[in-house]
Amino acid sequence: MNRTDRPARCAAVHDLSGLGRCSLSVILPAMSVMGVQVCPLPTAVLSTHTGGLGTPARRDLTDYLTEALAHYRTLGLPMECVYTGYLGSVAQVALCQGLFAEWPTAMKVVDPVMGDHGKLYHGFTPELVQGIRELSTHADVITPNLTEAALLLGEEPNTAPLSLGQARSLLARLSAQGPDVVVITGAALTTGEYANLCYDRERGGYWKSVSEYLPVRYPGTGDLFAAVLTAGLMQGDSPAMAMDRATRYVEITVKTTFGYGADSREGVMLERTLGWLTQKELPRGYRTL
Ligand code: PXL
Repeated sequence: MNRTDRPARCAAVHDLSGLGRCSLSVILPAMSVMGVQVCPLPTAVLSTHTGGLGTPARRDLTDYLTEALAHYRTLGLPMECVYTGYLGSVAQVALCQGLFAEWPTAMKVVDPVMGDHGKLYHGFTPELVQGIRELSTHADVITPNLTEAALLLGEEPNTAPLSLGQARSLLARLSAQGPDVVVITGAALTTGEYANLCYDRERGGYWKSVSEYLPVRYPGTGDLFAAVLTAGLMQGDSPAMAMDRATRYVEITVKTTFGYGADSREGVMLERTLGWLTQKELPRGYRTL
């Protein structure tokens, strides 16, 4: 089938965690409901995420990924997007470069999953951080949080609220490393707002989507955000619209979960909110930054 007869296809290179609603467990339903075919390339299988549910059972799938890539090479099937997230080793970073080379016209989205709140996630070595930095320079779109943005720039993570000048400078410096679209998640601004930020180099636009701030953190919200953003871009959203769609969806889903008083370690209750993603109303809550 050619592109006009089938849904756009996205190779998603992330882990599969059994409990805790993160990575492929949330990416697959969110992108599917938005009309994108997701082809999962699991980097590892874990019983849970690594954020507070004890030590997960874990199998690394680097060997599997190598074989899967070789198989896809023989098939020669087109892919409209390659989207990478939680990577476990430098070898897996190299495999992602292999996927980028296999589908050179695909939109390359790198969610540089490395850490949050000023700290690296468990198991992220300096070599792996360097590998993810290098991978990000080849991306069309990156979606770091503030900690990851600092790591990509080789700077110390700064948790103080950002002035508009600082926010713009951060976005521009990240884009100067390669990506056309930079989206920074979860930034506190000196205006008192809590927002996601976007730089769209092609159109020269700086944007923000402001969110209600709730005093709770759930794992997997960054994955959900990047998945909705990616599917929006694949379906023709501008970067500002795609960011706003993802912001609104994560905000609704976090608030829903908060309202149930659910254990935050189990992630967000997207089962309650996935239907929102089928609505056709255009997101327009973004503002210039
Ligand atoms: O949501 C990011 C993420 C993805 N995958 C695994 C994780 C985390 C964050 O804790 O542990 C396995």
